[in-house]
Amino acid sequence: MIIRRIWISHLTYHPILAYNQYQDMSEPSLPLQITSFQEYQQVYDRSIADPEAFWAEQAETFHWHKPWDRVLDWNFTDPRVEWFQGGSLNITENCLDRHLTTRGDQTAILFEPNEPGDPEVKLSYTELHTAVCRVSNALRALGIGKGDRVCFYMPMVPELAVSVLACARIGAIHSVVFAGFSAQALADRVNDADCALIICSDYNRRGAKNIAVKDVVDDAIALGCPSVRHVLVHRNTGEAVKWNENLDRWYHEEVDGQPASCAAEVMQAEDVLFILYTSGSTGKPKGVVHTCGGYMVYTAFSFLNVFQYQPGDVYWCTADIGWITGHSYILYGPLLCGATTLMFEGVPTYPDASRFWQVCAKHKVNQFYTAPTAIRALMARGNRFVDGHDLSDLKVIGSVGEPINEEAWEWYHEHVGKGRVPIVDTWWQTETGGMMISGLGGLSPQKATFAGYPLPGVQMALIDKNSGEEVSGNPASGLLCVKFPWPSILRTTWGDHERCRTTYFTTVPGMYFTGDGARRDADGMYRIIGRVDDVINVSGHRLGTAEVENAINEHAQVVESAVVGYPHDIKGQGIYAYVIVADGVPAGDTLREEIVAMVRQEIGPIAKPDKIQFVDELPKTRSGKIMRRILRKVASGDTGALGDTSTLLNPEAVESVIAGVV
Ligand code: 6R9
Repeated sequence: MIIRRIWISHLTYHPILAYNQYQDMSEPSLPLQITSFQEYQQVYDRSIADPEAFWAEQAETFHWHKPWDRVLDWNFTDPRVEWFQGGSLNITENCLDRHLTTRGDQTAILFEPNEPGDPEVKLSYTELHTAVCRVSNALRALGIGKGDRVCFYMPMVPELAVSVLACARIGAIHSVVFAGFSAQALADRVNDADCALIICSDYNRRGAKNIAVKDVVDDAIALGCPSVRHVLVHRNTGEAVKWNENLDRWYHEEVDGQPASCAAEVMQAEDVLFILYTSGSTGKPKGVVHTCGGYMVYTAFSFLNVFQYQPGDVYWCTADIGWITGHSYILYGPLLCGATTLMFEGVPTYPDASRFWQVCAKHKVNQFYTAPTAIRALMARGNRFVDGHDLSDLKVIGSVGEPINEEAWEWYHEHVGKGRVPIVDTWWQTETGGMMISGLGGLSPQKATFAGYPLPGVQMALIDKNSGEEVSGNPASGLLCVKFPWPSILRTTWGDHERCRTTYFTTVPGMYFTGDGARRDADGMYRIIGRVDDVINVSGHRLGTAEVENAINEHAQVVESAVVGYPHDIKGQGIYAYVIVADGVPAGDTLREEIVAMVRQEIGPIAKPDKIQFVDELPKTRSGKIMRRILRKVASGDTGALGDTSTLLNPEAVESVIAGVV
């Protein structure tokens, strides 16, 4: 090996030599890839009997600067979870550098642009490495270093992937904000984490729309973001943007001309890798914190096993990098495993509802991963858009983000999988970092609407809501909890550890509570019922009802509001808002439009109510709590069985709410 290294360095410039001449450049090893259901059962048992040995074995397959002293140190009371304590690494060396000698020329990121006619972009592992190094150097030149927070507000373009990895390379903490959130929501997130830098694009193409991304960032800055030292603007469409001389810098001017190598920051396993904001049942969104070592090990292990990825396969996850699915299964998981990961700028219905299938056929996609809301939307457009496309390369198709209903599952199976391709229904969360319950593509038994069995190392439990006791045996149902840490569990919520404790670790003492309810069938397969808290899942996007109410209440004429989810054919859940307006204010469509505009301004279009019902009063308990249970039933059209309403402070409110249903 050493001889080859010296030989290469004399002949050509080789980027990996620049940072660490002791890097082992033999074929990178990968975590264990299970090959049968029987093996899964054996591995699962082993992983539970001795989790530390199991995860140490997986972790050893990565490149560490220093091995760990202790595999796991934890309690779910504080809570405190530390994996691979004392170990040091950089996740981007594992995503990039260690692949260079074996697959330097292989495509790492395959970019499919919004316009079908525009050229695709292929970045090989070598090119991606170089690009990441240049941006890393540019970030350092802008004064960004280890521990600084960098906020992203960008479309799905390669520069987003490259720059996120560049943060990880220099130890800066990335906080990607989905580029559909409003200026207010962006400012809230920037300020919560005191971000030093925002990286954005000028414009964002999405289908036929052209969204002025930089304008939103300007508006966020105008709202007050005192920690922001610079805004780095990527020229995407090239149209004119307003320019703030004090803050704004062009991405290409900062990045071009930077050296093509960059020493990676050596990170402790438990140093923060990123923050990702997600909605909860109360208050403002919280910044879920993931750390370097455990997240790396778990995303790679789960990617490899659930998708049964083989060298040379083309893998496509249609999520946006603004969500956890994009972090773990567009970027980190696939790149850690040396995969070719497809990144798509557009939307499923542009130019028409066959776009996904055209892209699958064009790039001979082998693994395809999308959300039920997309499946339902495409299903509604008709089979002619999917039938007839060559989907013969598909080996595994996946679903994530919300429960998949039977009809959508069957359609996916029949029309996309042609009855032949296994479906993996993957249950997990921003907080879990990686997939927790899922079939392993082609190995596990599958059953429509069931996510299946937990991944190795994942110890699920169902808890009886009333007794707080674990329900053992099958079938069973209850609150879905996890009993033991897995490597990519959230470590804290940014700046507020107490919130992490109360949200996840107090409902069921000693366990991580997911917020979901679930049941197990006689064979022990899990089916997720949905959220049991005040979180709604709209088109796979998590929103807190309180968050939407706060936005509605910002309207000057609104006195009070209550928001609930209701079943929606395409979105899974729609948003139903009950609104009380001030005396004498005409409640009609104009006010409805103003309320919708207010929500768009405060959160973004994903949170706008589908239905608004003006009411005189809201049914409340004697202690003044809104009876959401009743409002949910009314919004769902299920007014036959409202249960006992006699304990209400104002039972007559129920009648008037029912009478005014929209
Ligand atoms: C990865 C992701 C998490 C919530 C989760 C649950 C719902 C996700 C699911 C699913 C049923 C699945 N959810 N996957 N429900 N079946 N396969 O979506 O993370 O945005 O944090 O949402 O989504 O309710 O608690 P996140």
